[in-house]
Amino acid sequence: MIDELLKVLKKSDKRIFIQTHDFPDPDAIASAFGLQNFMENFGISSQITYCGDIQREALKTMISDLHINVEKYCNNISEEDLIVIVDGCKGSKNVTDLPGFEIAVIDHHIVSEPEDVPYLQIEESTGSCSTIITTYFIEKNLTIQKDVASALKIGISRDTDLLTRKVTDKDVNAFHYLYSYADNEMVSKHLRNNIQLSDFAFFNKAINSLKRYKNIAWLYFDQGCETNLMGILGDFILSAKEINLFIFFAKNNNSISISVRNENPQWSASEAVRVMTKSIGAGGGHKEMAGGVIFSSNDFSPETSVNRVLDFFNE
Ligand SMILES: [Mn+2]
Repeated sequence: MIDELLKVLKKSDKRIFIQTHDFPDPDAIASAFGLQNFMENFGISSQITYCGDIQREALKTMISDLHINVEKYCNNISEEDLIVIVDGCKGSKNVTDLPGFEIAVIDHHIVSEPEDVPYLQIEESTGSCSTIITTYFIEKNLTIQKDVASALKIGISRDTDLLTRKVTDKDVNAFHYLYSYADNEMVSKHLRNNIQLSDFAFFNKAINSLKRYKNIAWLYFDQGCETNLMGILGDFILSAKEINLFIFFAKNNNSISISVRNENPQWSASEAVRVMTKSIGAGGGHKEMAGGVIFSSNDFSPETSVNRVLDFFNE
């Protein structure tokens, strides 16, 4: 796929944008940065863009420490421009449809393949999108700039929860390749400092209000919670040995954000999200982690949603 894409992009005189999923996470930013740099090796320049916000302080620090040039979308893309989507897919709820033409999608989520995108590389089994991008460098035997390698190594580490979640040979190979090019000390510093003191109140609240039935736990924050922090709290709750599935709801604006973490191989986080959002919302993700939204918070009851999941998994 990538060779044909490079060929087409090289011939084109259109502007190229690399778009991440909305409210990007480290893997999304690292993938975009990696792809941008990979394409530069072939004389193709591009601009990284995203919708939503960069929510986490840790990600802002990563972006500035590694000199990553990202621009929040602000009407600067026209129908004439080309868009490559990374770590997300055209048609997904968390990827805003921008005016340009989506020429390619590089992703590792469970998605339905869009029929109108000419170049697709969707690897549902791969642990991170950064892995797919790193593999491009490996296949071409290219050296990787220190900042780029460091970013990709952070991307793999975050999405695979330090090589403990959804990790494949391909992820480990990519991680190993990056090790020789990255600033490993800096990467470790970033990985160790993922939260900030202002998060502690949310941890406190999560611990104190956790609900549980057998090895399934859930929480509802009716005062809201940033979606990226929901994922971090989810990983924390799931690290309790008694809990295999964690469902997190937060009322954000007038809708309900959902984040699910799962470590039971018989279950699927993305299925759980599908069951809870069917005809009232949207969402998706992986077997191990998924996210979604219920469009209206009116009449929302966490117990009703959790019961749907319990029924679905025959619990
Ligand atoms: Mn990812």
